[in-house]
Amino acid sequence: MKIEAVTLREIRMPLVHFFETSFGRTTERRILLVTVHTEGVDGWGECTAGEAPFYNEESIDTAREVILRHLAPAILGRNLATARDCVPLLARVRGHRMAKGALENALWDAEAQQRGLPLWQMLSGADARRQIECGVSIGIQESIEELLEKIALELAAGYRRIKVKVKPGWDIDVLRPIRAAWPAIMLSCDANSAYTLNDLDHLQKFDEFGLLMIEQPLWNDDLYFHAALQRQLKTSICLDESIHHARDAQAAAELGSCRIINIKVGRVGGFSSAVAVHDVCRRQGLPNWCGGMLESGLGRAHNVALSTLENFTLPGDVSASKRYWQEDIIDPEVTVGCTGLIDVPAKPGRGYELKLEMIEKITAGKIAISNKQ
Ligand code: OSB
Ligand code: MG
Repeated sequence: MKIEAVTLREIRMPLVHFFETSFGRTTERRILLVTVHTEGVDGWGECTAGEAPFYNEESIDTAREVILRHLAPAILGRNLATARDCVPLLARVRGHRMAKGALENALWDAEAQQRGLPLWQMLSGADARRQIECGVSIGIQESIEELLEKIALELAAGYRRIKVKVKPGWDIDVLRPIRAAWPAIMLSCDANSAYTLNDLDHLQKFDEFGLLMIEQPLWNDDLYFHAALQRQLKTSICLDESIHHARDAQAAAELGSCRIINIKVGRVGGFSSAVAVHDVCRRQGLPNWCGGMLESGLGRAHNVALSTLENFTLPGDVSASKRYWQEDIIDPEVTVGCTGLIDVPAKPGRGYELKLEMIEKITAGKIAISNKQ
């Protein structure tokens, strides 16, 4: 794959419903898409950085700058045998994993097309699952009544696991009525780092709700104190923000920081790293599930492919396009059947076509990067 040019573009997509976490509310997504142009094939990747650096240190603006100045120049003009070969070329840049992931995943997307193989098959091999189990992540609402209504709708649609966002003041008083209404559903919560160890007594009260897990209760950069917390909770901790690469997963396993790990391909820096994190977790007996970052159909299609890996044994946050968008940028859109499953597409490449005309219409800005000499 000779890398001839890279295009960066920002698209704007209003969410069907606002999404609120302990760090804030999102109503419209600004999404950075990366296209790598290589020998007649265009590979596409989505950067999962948010509009502001609240989930992690990156934002769409830092990612655009780092790809433009440092990452794209490191691969332009190169002839890569496989998508994976970009990893050492990008390694000089520290951090900025969502920026790297967008570029690397565009290369995987291109390679899958060139080889005429489904992307999921390139990632998963023979053990790939062909249906993905889906859960939903439901943000903080204006009232508990609205939240209960939303949960009822998602359960009726077939989703297999309900995750609700929590923060101090929106936690046990929210979990209690949910459990009362649905005593047996697979239920979890996500704090996005909203608590500290001073909240230990309070967090122990979560144990009475029989949660599948509590996601990222403490600091986004911590493994050590999560281990101290895990020892004092019955509920399993799932780490999200704290896991950046395979070494973090190994350290979390050895320390006992969590019993479950959520993998987000952007957070860990792209497909190569996501597979490496997955492999560590499988060896360590830590189940995985695929996280979401309010992706457009492109990132969603890539998440479907990643979710086919063997150790993704829990329902993830990869849900239907229509939960987020009036119209998605892929054809077909990602749909979830009434038993809460996504059928993995059999087609080569990412398995979902991009609606290029629509993408052009919602593009707010575009930069083409190529090697001048
Ligand atoms: O912590 O999983 C998270 C969205 C933005 C930032 C962080 C998170 C989330 C979600 C959304 O939970 C999951 C989805 O895409 O539906
Ligand atoms: Mg999370």
